[in-house]
Amino acid sequence: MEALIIVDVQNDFCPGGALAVPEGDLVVPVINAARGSFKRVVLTQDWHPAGHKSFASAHPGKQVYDLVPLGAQQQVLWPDHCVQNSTGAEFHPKLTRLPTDNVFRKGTLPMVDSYSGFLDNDKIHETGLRNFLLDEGVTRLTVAGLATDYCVKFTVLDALRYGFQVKVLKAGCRAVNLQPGDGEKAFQEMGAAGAEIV
Ligand code: VGL
Ligand code: ZN
Repeated sequence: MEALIIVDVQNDFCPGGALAVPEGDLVVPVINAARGSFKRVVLTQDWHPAGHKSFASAHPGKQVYDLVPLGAQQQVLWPDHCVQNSTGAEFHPKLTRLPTDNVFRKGTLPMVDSYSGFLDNDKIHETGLRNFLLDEGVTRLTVAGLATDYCVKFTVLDALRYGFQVKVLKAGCRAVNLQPGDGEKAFQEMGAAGAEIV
Protein backbone atom coordinates (compact mmCIF):
# COMPACT_ATOMS: atom_id res chain seq x y z
CA MET A 1 0.00 0.00 0.00
CA GLU A 2 1.10 3.56 -0.69
CA ALA A 3 0.55 6.57 1.58
CA LEU A 4 0.89 10.32 1.05
CA ILE A 5 2.79 12.15 3.80
CA ILE A 6 1.99 15.86 3.96
CA VAL A 7 4.72 17.58 5.95
CA ASP A 8 4.00 20.68 8.07
CA VAL A 9 1.65 22.61 5.75
CA GLN A 10 0.89 25.04 8.57
CA ASN A 11 0.13 28.75 8.71
CA ASP A 12 3.48 29.68 10.27
CA PHE A 13 5.36 28.19 7.29
CA CYS A 14 3.25 30.12 4.75
CA PRO A 15 3.50 33.78 3.73
CA GLY A 16 2.44 35.95 6.66
CA GLY A 17 3.49 33.26 9.16
CA ALA A 18 6.22 33.40 11.79
CA LEU A 19 8.67 31.25 9.81
CA ALA A 20 7.36 31.92 6.34
CA VAL A 21 8.76 29.70 3.60
CA PRO A 22 8.82 31.59 0.28
CA GLU A 23 5.79 30.44 -1.78
CA GLY A 24 4.91 27.99 1.00
CA ASP A 25 1.20 28.37 0.24
CA LEU A 26 1.73 27.26 -3.38
CA VAL A 27 2.14 23.66 -2.26
CA VAL A 28 -1.50 23.57 -1.15
CA PRO A 29 -3.24 23.20 -4.55
CA VAL A 30 -0.57 20.74 -5.70
CA ILE A 31 -1.06 18.54 -2.64
CA ASN A 32 -4.86 18.83 -2.80
CA ALA A 33 -4.76 17.61 -6.40
CA ALA A 34 -2.36 14.78 -5.60
CA ARG A 35 -4.15 13.29 -2.62
CA GLY A 36 -6.93 11.70 -4.68
CA SER A 37 -4.71 8.82 -5.71
CA PHE A 38 -3.82 7.76 -2.15
CA LYS A 39 -5.85 5.48 0.13
CA ARG A 40 -3.94 6.68 3.18
CA VAL A 41 -3.04 10.28 3.89
CA VAL A 42 -0.93 11.29 6.87
CA LEU A 43 -0.12 14.83 7.98
CA THR A 44 2.75 15.88 10.21
CA GLN A 45 2.33 18.95 12.37
CA ASP A 46 5.14 20.94 13.97
CA TRP A 47 3.81 21.36 17.52
CA HIS A 48 6.14 23.13 19.94
CA PRO A 49 5.54 24.05 23.57
CA ALA A 50 6.04 27.78 24.30
CA GLY A 51 9.69 28.47 25.10
CA HIS A 52 10.92 25.56 22.94
CA LYS A 53 14.73 25.33 22.75
CA SER A 54 14.68 25.69 18.95
CA PHE A 55 13.40 29.26 19.44
CA ALA A 56 15.98 32.07 19.47
CA SER A 57 13.84 33.70 22.16
CA ALA A 58 14.79 30.84 24.52
CA HIS A 59 18.51 31.74 24.23
CA PRO A 60 19.25 35.18 25.71
CA GLY A 61 21.77 37.12 23.60
CA LYS A 62 21.24 34.92 20.52
CA GLN A 63 19.64 35.93 17.24
CA VAL A 64 17.29 34.15 14.90
CA TYR A 65 19.26 31.81 12.55
CA ASP A 66 22.27 31.63 14.91
CA LEU A 67 23.65 28.11 15.45
CA VAL A 68 23.97 26.80 19.01
CA PRO A 69 24.87 23.38 20.41
CA LEU A 70 21.74 21.60 21.69
CA GLY A 71 22.29 18.09 22.98
CA ALA A 72 24.60 16.43 20.46
CA GLN A 73 23.37 18.59 17.56
CA GLN A 74 24.04 22.03 16.14
CA GLN A 75 20.65 23.72 16.35
CA VAL A 76 19.51 26.53 14.06
CA LEU A 77 17.59 29.04 16.17
CA TRP A 78 14.20 29.86 14.67
CA PRO A 79 11.65 32.54 15.33
CA ASP A 80 8.91 31.33 17.70
CA HIS A 81 6.68 29.21 15.46
CA CYS A 82 4.02 26.51 15.55
CA VAL A 83 3.35 27.00 19.23
CA GLN A 84 0.80 24.44 20.44
CA ASN A 85 -2.82 25.61 19.99
CA SER A 86 -1.84 28.85 18.20
CA THR A 87 -3.27 29.90 14.83
CA GLY A 88 0.22 29.61 13.36
CA ALA A 89 0.29 25.91 14.23
CA GLU A 90 -2.98 25.21 12.40
CA PHE A 91 -2.93 23.63 8.99
CA HIS A 92 -3.32 26.01 6.02
CA PRO A 93 -7.06 26.69 5.75
CA LYS A 94 -7.17 25.64 2.08
CA LEU A 95 -5.42 22.31 2.67
CA THR A 96 -7.91 19.49 2.04
CA ARG A 97 -8.27 17.30 5.10
CA LEU A 98 -10.57 14.35 5.70
CA PRO A 99 -11.63 12.78 9.00
CA THR A 100 -9.80 9.62 7.98
CA ASP A 101 -6.45 11.44 7.70
CA ASN A 102 -3.99 10.75 10.50
CA VAL A 103 -1.99 13.52 12.15
CA PHE A 104 1.42 13.02 13.78
CA ARG A 105 2.74 15.87 15.90
CA LYS A 106 6.44 16.50 16.42
CA GLY A 107 8.75 18.89 18.23
CA THR A 108 6.72 18.48 21.40
CA LEU A 109 9.68 17.86 23.73
CA PRO A 110 10.90 21.26 25.04
CA MET A 111 14.63 20.45 24.85
CA VAL A 112 15.00 18.84 21.42
CA ASP A 113 13.92 19.80 17.92
CA SER A 114 12.30 17.37 15.51
CA TYR A 115 12.58 17.92 11.78
CA SER A 116 11.65 14.37 10.82
CA GLY A 117 8.07 13.20 11.05
CA PHE A 118 9.38 9.91 12.43
CA LEU A 119 11.98 10.81 15.06
CA ASP A 120 13.32 13.77 16.99
CA ASN A 121 16.76 15.13 16.09
CA ASP A 122 18.37 13.02 18.85
CA LYS A 123 16.96 9.94 17.07
CA ILE A 124 15.48 8.77 20.38
CA HIS A 125 11.82 9.77 20.64
CA GLU A 126 9.51 8.32 17.96
CA THR A 127 6.28 9.99 16.87
CA GLY A 128 4.56 6.68 16.20
CA LEU A 129 4.46 7.26 12.44
CA ARG A 130 6.64 4.29 11.58
CA ASN A 131 4.59 1.74 13.52
CA PHE A 132 1.37 3.22 12.20
CA LEU A 133 2.55 2.78 8.60
CA LEU A 134 3.77 -0.75 9.29
CA ASP A 135 0.43 -1.67 10.92
CA GLU A 136 -1.40 -0.29 7.90
CA GLY A 137 0.71 -2.36 5.52
CA VAL A 138 2.20 0.74 3.89
CA THR A 139 5.48 0.08 2.07
CA ARG A 140 5.61 3.01 -0.34
CA LEU A 141 5.46 6.72 0.49
CA THR A 142 5.05 9.91 -1.43
CA VAL A 143 6.20 12.94 0.55
CA ALA A 144 5.39 16.63 -0.02
CA GLY A 145 5.18 19.81 2.05
CA LEU A 146 7.34 22.26 3.99
CA ALA A 147 10.15 22.78 4.14
CA THR A 148 12.22 20.91 1.54
CA ASP A 149 15.54 21.60 3.29
CA TYR A 150 14.40 20.68 6.83
CA CYS A 151 11.34 18.66 7.66
CA VAL A 152 10.73 17.14 4.20
CA LYS A 153 14.38 16.14 3.88
CA PHE A 154 14.70 14.55 7.32
CA THR A 155 11.36 12.77 7.00
CA VAL A 156 12.44 11.30 3.65
CA LEU A 157 15.89 10.24 4.91
CA ASP A 158 14.40 8.47 7.95
CA ALA A 159 11.76 6.79 5.75
CA LEU A 160 14.50 5.44 3.47
CA ARG A 161 16.50 4.24 6.45
CA TYR A 162 13.40 2.37 7.66
CA GLY A 163 13.15 0.64 4.30
CA PHE A 164 10.17 2.46 2.77
CA GLN A 165 10.20 3.10 -0.95
CA VAL A 166 9.99 6.90 -1.20
CA LYS A 167 8.96 9.39 -3.85
CA VAL A 168 9.21 13.15 -3.28
CA LEU A 169 6.64 15.30 -5.06
CA LYS A 170 8.88 18.20 -6.03
CA ALA A 171 6.11 20.60 -7.10
CA GLY A 172 4.50 20.09 -3.71
CA CYS A 173 7.58 21.22 -1.75
CA ARG A 174 9.17 24.61 -1.01
CA ALA A 175 12.42 25.43 0.82
CA VAL A 176 13.45 27.89 3.52
CA ASN A 177 16.73 28.50 1.61
CA LEU A 178 18.66 30.11 4.47
CA GLN A 179 21.52 29.71 1.97
CA PRO A 180 20.55 30.04 -1.69
CA GLY A 181 20.33 26.56 -3.21
CA ASP A 182 19.58 24.69 0.05
CA GLY A 183 16.36 23.35 -1.48
CA GLU A 184 18.08 21.98 -4.59
CA LYS A 185 20.82 20.50 -2.42
CA ALA A 186 18.16 18.77 -0.33
CA PHE A 187 16.57 17.20 -3.45
CA GLN A 188 20.03 15.95 -4.48
CA GLU A 189 20.65 14.47 -1.03
CA MET A 190 17.27 12.75 -0.98
CA GLY A 191 17.89 11.40 -4.47
CA ALA A 192 21.37 10.15 -3.56
CA ALA A 193 19.89 8.38 -0.52
CA GLY A 194 17.48 6.49 -2.78
CA ALA A 195 14.36 8.64 -3.09
CA GLU A 196 12.73 9.16 -6.46
CA ILE A 197 12.14 12.87 -7.14
CA VAL A 198 8.92 13.15 -9.18
C1 VGL B 1 10.62 23.27 10.10
C2 VGL B 1 12.22 24.69 10.89
C3 VGL B 1 11.73 24.57 12.19
C4 VGL B 1 10.01 22.57 8.93
C5 VGL B 1 10.13 23.12 11.37
O1 VGL B 1 8.82 22.19 8.99
O2 VGL B 1 10.72 22.39 7.90
N1 VGL B 1 11.68 24.04 9.86
N2 VGL B 1 10.68 23.77 12.41
ZN1 ZN C 1 9.76 23.77 14.31
